[in-house]
Amino acid sequence: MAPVAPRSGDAIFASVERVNSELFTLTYGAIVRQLLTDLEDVDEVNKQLDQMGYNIGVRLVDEFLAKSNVSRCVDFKETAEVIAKVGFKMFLGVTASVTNWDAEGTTCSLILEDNPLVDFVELPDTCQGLYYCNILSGVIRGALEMVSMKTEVTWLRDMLRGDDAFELQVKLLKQVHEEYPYKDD
Ligand code: MYR
Repeated sequence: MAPVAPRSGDAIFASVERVNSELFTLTYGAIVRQLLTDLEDVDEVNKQLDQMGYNIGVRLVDEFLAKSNVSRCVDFKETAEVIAKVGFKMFLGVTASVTNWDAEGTTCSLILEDNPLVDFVELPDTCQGLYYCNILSGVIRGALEMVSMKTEVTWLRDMLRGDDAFELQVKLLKQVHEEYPYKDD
């Protein structure tokens, strides 16, 4: 019998990560399925997923800031890059690209070509109006609200609806600039 070669620490870590990511994907699918059963209306499910994401986002931003060492961004363009390259990587394991900026620098698109949330997912015809990944738009909206940015986050493209990528439009509606309450002397 051929000896069994021990797996390196890296290989074990990679396989544990893959299992965790699959478990996460399947768990999210089970949540969406349960919401569809309970609410019986895709628009209501869309709203519920967005609200769940928002609730996660307002909490997750603390973890993000603590783990990433990201400091205040100079403008919304930098914030969008941070979400796409650092935030998505940290919580979803993939990065997004940032494009389609408007002239004011307040609206852009985050493009995801790889989205682990939709591995194994195929929507039946009865779910055509569903924004399956709506939790993500809520997470971004919630997280940004915690750093004083009110945003509107909308899906423009969705591979589960036959598009060639996932595209989330992020529109900055209002930014409250925090004043330092006293001067350093
Ligand atoms: C700043 O204060 O300007 C920096 C703000 C960075 C906010 C980043 C929010 C991270 C959101 C993570 C989204 C993950 C989606 C899966």
